[in-house]
Amino acid sequence: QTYNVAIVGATGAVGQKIKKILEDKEFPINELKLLSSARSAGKEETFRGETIIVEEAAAESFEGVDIALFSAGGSISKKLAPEAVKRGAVVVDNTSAFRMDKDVPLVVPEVNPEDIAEHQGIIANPNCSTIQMVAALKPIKDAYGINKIIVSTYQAVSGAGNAAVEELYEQSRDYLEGKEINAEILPVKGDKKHFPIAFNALPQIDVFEDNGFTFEEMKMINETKKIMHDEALNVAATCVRLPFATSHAESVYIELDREGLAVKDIWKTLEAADGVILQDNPQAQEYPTPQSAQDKEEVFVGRVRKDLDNPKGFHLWVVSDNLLKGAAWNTVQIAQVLTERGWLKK
Ligand code: 11C
Repeated sequence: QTYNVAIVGATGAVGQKIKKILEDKEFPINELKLLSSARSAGKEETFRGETIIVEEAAAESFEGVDIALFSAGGSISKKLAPEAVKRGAVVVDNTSAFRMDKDVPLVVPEVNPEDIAEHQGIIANPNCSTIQMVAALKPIKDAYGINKIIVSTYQAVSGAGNAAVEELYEQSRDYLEGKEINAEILPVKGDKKHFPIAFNALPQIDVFEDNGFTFEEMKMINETKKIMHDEALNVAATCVRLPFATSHAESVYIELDREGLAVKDIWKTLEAADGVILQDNPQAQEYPTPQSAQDKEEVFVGRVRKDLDNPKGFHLWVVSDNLLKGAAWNTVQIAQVLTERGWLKK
């Protein structure tokens, strides 16, 4: 069986990756529609050796579409995802528009694939920094129980879009040439102030909430509880933007439900985990970095240490490509589960 698939936001960084993965993985596609804003409509793209003209996304674009993969920003998803569903498509949405809705499963296929079966037409792809953390922690939680997570992130600039990556490169050049640095995008495009990201670290990703946490931090907190089906889980996050283009890294502290476990128990669990690769050998200086994880599908874990004071505490270093497992690959994986398990019907 083959399916009619649409990519909304097809010319964006994630949309382009989705198209490539659909091709590389030989996703069973009958017809692929590439949809975008009016600005990018008319562009020519290639898929499986054929030229496809990008069309402006509109409600009618979804007639006859079985699966619509949205990655064009929250406001487009809010406007067009319900239109796609009305026309019989199942939507996998890569924005925060519907993630916390009760009727919308929030899914990392290695963690909670069975939630997909409950969909009412829309399935949400979690935030990139959440995806890689829960992929690494769920097997540990299943094996030993986790009651507390404290995470600090080291996030790539591409999470804020291609224009932010350009800003990083331009600022870096200007800085090295001794010129004045121009900051217009980061930390948050629409916020009041902007700061240089080149040779800097910005402890603000997305806007501040009234509780002092940023929206990115609240996404990590709320989405983790939803995906893990554990509202009692304690989660705290500090999200920081660093000056590199790709892959998010995370320093994660966890408190297990029980004592008496050793690093090798965590290693064993991670070695057996789907989609996770353990790279942990301090003697040989082996650990993942944003560069080593770039262009890879998996979530990489290293620097596993037992806490020196809390007998239930462990520390981990978790790295993954934010545009692949954090976005495009997780989205396609959800589509694969939908088709392979026969869960497309609502
Ligand atoms: C960032 N995590 O790095 C964000 C990007 O909710 O899907 C992903 C935003 C989202 O800025």
